[in-house]
Amino acid sequence: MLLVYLDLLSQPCRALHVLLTCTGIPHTVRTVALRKGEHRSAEFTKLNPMNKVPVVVDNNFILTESDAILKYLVTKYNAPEHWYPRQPERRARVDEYTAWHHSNTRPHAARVFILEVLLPTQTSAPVDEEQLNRALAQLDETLDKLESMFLRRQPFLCGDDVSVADLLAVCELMQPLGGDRDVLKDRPQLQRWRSRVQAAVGDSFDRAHAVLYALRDRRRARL
Ligand SMILES: N[C@@H](CCC(=O)N[C@@H](CS)C(=O)NCC(=O)O)C(=O)O
Repeated sequence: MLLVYLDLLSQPCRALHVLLTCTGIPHTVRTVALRKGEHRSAEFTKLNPMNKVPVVVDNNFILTESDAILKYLVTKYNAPEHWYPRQPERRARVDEYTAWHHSNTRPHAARVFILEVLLPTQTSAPVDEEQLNRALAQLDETLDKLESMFLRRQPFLCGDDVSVADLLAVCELMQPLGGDRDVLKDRPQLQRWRSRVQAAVGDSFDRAHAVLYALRDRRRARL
């Protein structure tokens, strides 16, 4: 039995959720509510001493880190090849993006959400505009690279078809939407890519993002 510990407000958890629903890999979700601190419980700490989601438990095999989890599940459950190709060069392209992702797309998009949504909610302090502008400028550099390097000659980040790299990236870039900010608003090339990813994964995209849309809608209702 595959148990999946996640919170859909978390970007890497959504990438995992999309993969699971899209491929139909049988699994059971165990929600770990970050806002309630459930990731710091003794029970969860035994699974992941780093107290982070997602985690999967596949029979007795415990695995953390979304990148490793996505690649493991595609391989173990024989999901369609395009998610994580077997051919060495095509696989290396996916690994190339995912290695880059964790020090670029992820921290830069997440920082915008943290400054605009998370910190003001936790502290009731206003948004620090100076820090936010710096974060947006850093994110802009990452978006430039996504366009000029990864999407230069191909429809998806790592080739002609959707892969786990696209899932990790798109879920990060959606996160600032929780603060009603579409970071791809002025980026037609990246918007087209996002639409291609959405079309490739169907309903699973909106299902994974429902919690984020609700956060955005609550914010709109307050303003
Ligand atoms: N590198 C990890 C990052 C996981 C991560 O940072 N998860 C966040 C949610 S997006 C978390 O669990 N945060 C709780 C905390 O750090 O207290 C992965 O890709 O799985």
